[in-house]
Amino acid sequence: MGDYSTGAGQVILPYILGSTEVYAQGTSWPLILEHTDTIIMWSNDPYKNLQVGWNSETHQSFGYLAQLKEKVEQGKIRVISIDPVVSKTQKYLGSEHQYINPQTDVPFMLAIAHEMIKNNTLDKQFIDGYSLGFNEFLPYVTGESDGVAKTPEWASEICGISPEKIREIAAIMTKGRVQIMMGWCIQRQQHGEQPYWMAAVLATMIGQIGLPGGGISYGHHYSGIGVPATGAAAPGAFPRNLDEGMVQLYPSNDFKGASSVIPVARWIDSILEPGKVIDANGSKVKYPDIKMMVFSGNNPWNHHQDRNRMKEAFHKLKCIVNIETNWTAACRFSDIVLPACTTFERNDIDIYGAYCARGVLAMQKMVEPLYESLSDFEIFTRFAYHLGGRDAEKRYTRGMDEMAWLEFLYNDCRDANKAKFPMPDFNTFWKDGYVDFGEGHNFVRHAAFREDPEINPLGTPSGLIEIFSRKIAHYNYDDCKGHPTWMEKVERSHGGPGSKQHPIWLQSCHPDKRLHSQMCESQEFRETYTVQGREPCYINAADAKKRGIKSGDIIRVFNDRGQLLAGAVISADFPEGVIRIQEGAWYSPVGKDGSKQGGYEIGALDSYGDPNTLTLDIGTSKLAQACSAYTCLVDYEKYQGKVPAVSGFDGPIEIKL
Ligand SMILES: Nc1nc2c(c(=O)[nH]1)N[C@H]1C(S)=C(S)[C@@H](COP(=O)(O)OP(=O)(O)OC[C@H]3O[C@@H](n4cnc5c(=O)[nH]c(N)nc54)[C@H](O)[C@@H]3O)O[C@H]1N2
Ligand SMILES: Nc1nc2c(c(=O)[nH]1)N[C@H]1C(S)=C(S)[C@@H](COP(=O)(O)OP(=O)(O)OC[C@H]3O[C@@H](n4cnc5c(=O)[nH]c(N)nc54)[C@H](O)[C@@H]3O)O[C@H]1N2
Ligand SMILES: [Mo]
Repeated sequence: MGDYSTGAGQVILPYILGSTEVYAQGTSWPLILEHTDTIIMWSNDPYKNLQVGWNSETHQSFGYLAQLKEKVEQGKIRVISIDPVVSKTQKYLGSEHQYINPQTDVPFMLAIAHEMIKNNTLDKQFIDGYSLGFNEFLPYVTGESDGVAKTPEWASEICGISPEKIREIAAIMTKGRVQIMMGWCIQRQQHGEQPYWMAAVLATMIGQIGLPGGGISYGHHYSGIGVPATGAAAPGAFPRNLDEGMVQLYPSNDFKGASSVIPVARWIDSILEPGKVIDANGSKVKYPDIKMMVFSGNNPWNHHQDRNRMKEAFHKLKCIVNIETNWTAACRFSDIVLPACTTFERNDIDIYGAYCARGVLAMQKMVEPLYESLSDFEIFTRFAYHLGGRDAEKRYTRGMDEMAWLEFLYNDCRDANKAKFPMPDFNTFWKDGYVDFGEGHNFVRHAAFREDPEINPLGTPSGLIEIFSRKIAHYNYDDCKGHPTWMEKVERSHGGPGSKQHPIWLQSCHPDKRLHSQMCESQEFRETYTVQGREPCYINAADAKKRGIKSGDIIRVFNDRGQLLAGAVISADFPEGVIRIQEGAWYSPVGKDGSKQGGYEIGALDSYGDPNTLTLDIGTSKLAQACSAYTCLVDYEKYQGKVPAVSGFDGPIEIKL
């Protein structure tokens, strides 16, 4: 259950705001451009991350960002980015940057709350009318409950922002119309639930939730959220329900006495410790004994943390199957690789403009599947046949081929849109190539709730914003309490735990020039950003000087979990103690002798620069048990050894029998 993107956010926010929020439509950009005085981009880089989306993009967001840039230049909207790193968005907008020590947003937020309470700049009426539990939270901020007042002076020591600056930002956030825009990176760390909860509390104290251009959003950097939407229905996917007569083998979350559903980022734990019982979101999960895995349309040797721990787990698996379009690292760690064809080699339909539902696209096959590749549909159809003969195959396909399915899904969508968006018959659509639903309409997030919280309650237990959650408090977790709390991390730079041994925070944020590991395969494209053929590692000048490193050097980045080679790029965007290697760099381990075969050993050196060689594989907390990739300390040095060739990109090794 869950995902790596918003694993902590999507579990905590339903308790606080009544929906996952991360995947919800946000207030429309035209309204933000009209009404907002200050935008706080918190851990957020939309100009980089809106390049790709869940579906085919319209990229209308970039038009709105261009208008925002104009408003910033004219001094009409102030944009403040709170981030350890100067982002691409901030450079594009020419907006302000507030540096913060990594993983310390909660102390900063608590100090802002402290200021608002002290100066009485909080919206008491909104807090009383729309939220629950402020009085349980208040003694924590003042220090009455734990003896620590969350003052700017207290927070400053942890987050690295001066008390004066904290006061200044608290004042800015309580003047005029303020839209807080949270990115997702900040919740991919230990206790990643907390900054999301605390940001919702700040927005509640400011009192603008539900107003055009005010309040908080958790998705304006993703899939065109905020582009006015048409409201048209999109074509569905394969129905997930079982056909009549099919037997559900393991009903009610029971897989041979263990859980049949586990938090997604905990699958390596499950392989390593079958039978172990963990807490997750108020219930218990018992890890199943996983013996075989089938991967399709994802790259586990990209997305999961701690490669050496993964090797341990993979040694235990009896059979690994990978269905892929590219010869990725995951293929090298599989027993059987089934070549899938690309979207260019099959027919499909998609919407364009994910959240704005702008139209439907016919994705026509351009060439027949190359070599021995097959479409995923064909591969799974054959699985069904091999598992249960023609009968099982027919139950899987329901007697429909690729085109019959597309027509079925299209007609479903056409029926749903009959009243408001008339669509042509399937054959006309397929010939024309698309159906356009036209321009969308403006929307204000949480407006209905603001208008009448009794008629339009939130989906929380109380129907109100929960500053204190009785439900979470009852779980009695030590790492996720009844209200937002600052908790120290197991690894934290800038004076935190582990920083004496490994003083540098590694951030592995989403790549500017890839979608995760996709497109890393292209040598021609890779050469536009690599350094001596390695993935770039962005570093600070003073840190580099201390280590005798200059741009273009090959460096070894390491901690107790692993080691990799990368190419140094000194950049003024990175403060001392912070480096970035973007996720999605293809894992390319080599042995001590530089050989590819030696790369299967635990502890092998990664010759290209996959940051998940170094990241930590723990759950965010007992609540979400999500990915904590950004709780990660490392050190680095100039690489002095013999530089091995990059091992990850040249396909399988052929063994002659
Ligand atoms: N350190 C660190 N780790 C992270 C993150 C991070 O920020 N830092 N981010 C996390 C997040 S948010 C995400 S979403 C994940 C992403 O992790 P993944 O989703 O695993 O990443 P992709 O590289 O997009 O993997 C998709 C794979 O599908 C293959 N593919 C493409 N088309 C087809 C097709 O038609 N059929 C089949 N069968 N295969 C196809 C591609 O070749 C590719 O290998 O990574 C997570 N991991
Ligand atoms: N080009 C491109 N776009 C993408 C993707 C891609 O792979 N490539 N992936 C898509 C997917 S699947 C997802 S999930 C989203 C990811 O969306 P996000 O997770 O929001 O994106 P990131 O770029 O990883 O991180 C955003 C910012 O968070 C900052 N940050 C990191 N840690 C902290 C912290 O402790 N405090 C603060 N204040 N800031 C911090 C980083 O410096 C970075 O500028 O992007 C989507 N868009
Ligand atoms: Mo993601």
